[in-house]
Amino acid sequence: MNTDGLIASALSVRALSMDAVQAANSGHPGLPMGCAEIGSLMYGEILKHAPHDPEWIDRDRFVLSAGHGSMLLYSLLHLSGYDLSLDEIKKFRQIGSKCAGHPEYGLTPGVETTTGPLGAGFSNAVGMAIAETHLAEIFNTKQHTIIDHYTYALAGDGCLMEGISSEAASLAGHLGLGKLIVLYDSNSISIEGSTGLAFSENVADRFKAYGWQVLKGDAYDFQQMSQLIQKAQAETKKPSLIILTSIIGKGSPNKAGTHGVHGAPLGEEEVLASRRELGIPEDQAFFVHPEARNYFKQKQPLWRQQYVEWEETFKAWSNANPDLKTKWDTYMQPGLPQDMAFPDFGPGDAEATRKVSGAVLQKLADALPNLVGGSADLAPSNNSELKNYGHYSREDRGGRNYHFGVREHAMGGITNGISLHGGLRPYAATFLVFSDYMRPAIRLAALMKLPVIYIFTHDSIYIGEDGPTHQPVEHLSALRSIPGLTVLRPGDPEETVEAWKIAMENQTGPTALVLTRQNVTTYSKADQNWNRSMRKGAYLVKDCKGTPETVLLATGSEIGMALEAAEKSGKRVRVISIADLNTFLNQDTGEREALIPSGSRVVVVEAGISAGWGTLVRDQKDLFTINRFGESGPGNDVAAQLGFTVERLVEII
Ligand SMILES: Cc1ncc(C[n+]2csc(CCOP(=O)(O)OP(=O)(O)O)c2C)c(N)n1
Ligand SMILES: [Mg+2]
Repeated sequence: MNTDGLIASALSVRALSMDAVQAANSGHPGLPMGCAEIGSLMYGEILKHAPHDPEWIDRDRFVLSAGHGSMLLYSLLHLSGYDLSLDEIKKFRQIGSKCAGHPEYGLTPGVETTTGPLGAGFSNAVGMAIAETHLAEIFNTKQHTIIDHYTYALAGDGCLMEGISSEAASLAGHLGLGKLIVLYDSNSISIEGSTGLAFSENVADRFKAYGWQVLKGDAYDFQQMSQLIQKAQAETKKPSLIILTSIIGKGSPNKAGTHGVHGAPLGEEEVLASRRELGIPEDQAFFVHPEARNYFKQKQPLWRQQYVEWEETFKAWSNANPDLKTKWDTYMQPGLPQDMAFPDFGPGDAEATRKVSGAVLQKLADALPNLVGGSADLAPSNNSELKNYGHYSREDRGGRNYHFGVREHAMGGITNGISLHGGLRPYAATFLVFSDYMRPAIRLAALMKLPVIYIFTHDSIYIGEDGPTHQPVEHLSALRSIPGLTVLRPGDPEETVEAWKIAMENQTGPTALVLTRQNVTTYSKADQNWNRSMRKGAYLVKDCKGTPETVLLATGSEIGMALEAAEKSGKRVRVISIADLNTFLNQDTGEREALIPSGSRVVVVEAGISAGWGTLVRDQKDLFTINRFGESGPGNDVAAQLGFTVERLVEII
């Protein structure tokens, strides 16, 4: 180990971080300065990585869960030779810079995931580690190892206070993810002051109880840290938590060790004092020590060599195992096979859309071996199990079904991690009402444009007896308000098949499938090309003679209701299925007016709150929706109690 090189690297990290934060007059110098040695050791000595190819599938993953310490990551990506120039660092936190306030996936080469919401990265790392074991199980052979990497995360006090890390750590321990190694920046400081204000449990004991190996060390002792990491690597049956005692803002003579250095620039005076303390030339902003440059320059050929060796192994493996290689290609190439057969339904067929979804999922699983996923302990209700494909566990890494346990938030974060890892197409399932418990992870999936699929069943008051705690009313609207999340609520079995196709085709963001508990009946569709039209968000289910007096816009199970009311009303009524409201709202006026003639009255029918629909009706009274919590009782009785009935809709028409 070249300790001088590492010391120079750590000094450069401190210099770059304090200067970038000072220049932006915004940011968090505390973590990067406190973790400069940890980061330098990781990027210089520990990580198997290829700065010239940040997407190399077999690289070690490094997740900065404590995303506010973004300058640590940017400094090290820059120093170790990723495509991140000093100029970008000088524009830290400015519009257009690759150095965003918090690390953003897709924006900066080498950033593995978007972090900032504390604990999220921790859960992503668990997902990445799961993906690694699964792909290793599928593709490695006795002769060739092509997937074999570690997942590291750096977490702070805040990450470990957040519930999501407890959920994710509990599952990681249970699953025995030996190649997951979390470094804990234990500086006993968070924003409001000492962590003692709100955080006093024994973290080591907690993680031991989760089934982790727990190690302790000093964040400034390279030899010791390196040995601890080796010990963590040697433990193949348990994930490891390495608790490293550190000093926030180390290097700042007057602010180190205080909460004042967590998230505010040091100030010009203190920057100067820190330069003096650290031995950085006083007049040199964004200083990089020549020894650090030299150190990382010397690393490049070694990293190249490692990468080339992997490429050679991969080539040899491909030649030796042509069938596996073909399989590999299907894992790495997104998309649906052309000739896939889907379940078939016709008018009159009645089934719950969750059940149809289960049948479609099964077909997809047969055709796409990299489709993996699971539920937060509701698989039998969500119809989300892949039959015949095993259950992922410490004994069976090849299983494609995950038992996430009752841990929705972690499930969301872990599926994001699986998706981020690459090679797998993950889904996650729970009741629609509990989408709230995973909302932060859904939001991050949307922000990162990850093609994760959510199966949300039990989608309205019609679930009945479980009562208002289990009856979603605001959730459709809440999900539709997340930019980039496609929300599909199919109304019958045929639409459900199509919704799954749309979800699978969507490679540029997450999709939520919102499904019924109760049966719905397949209706005939006026639009011959309804499945193509559905991709524009809406289509004509039933037309009337002449100009419609009323156009009913319905979704999901309410399409059946709208058809019945239209029939009973004896009026000229058109029924439109709005399978995807946001996509429909984004169509141009012509497209929309083809379905909703400008003179017609519009009535919206949805068993949920009215938010999001307002612009489509002329009179707010025409929002036939449910703007209150439900009741405990059989589904149809609840609907009757709330006045959400066909009869009432007929009156409105
Ligand atoms: C979910 C979430 N809640 C709150 C915040 C705001 N926040 C950012 S950093 C931080 C304190 C974190 O403390 P710690 O992890 O110990 O970081 P350190 O101060 O040691 O750098 C808080 C509350 C956040 N980023 N994410
Ligand atoms: Mg802290």
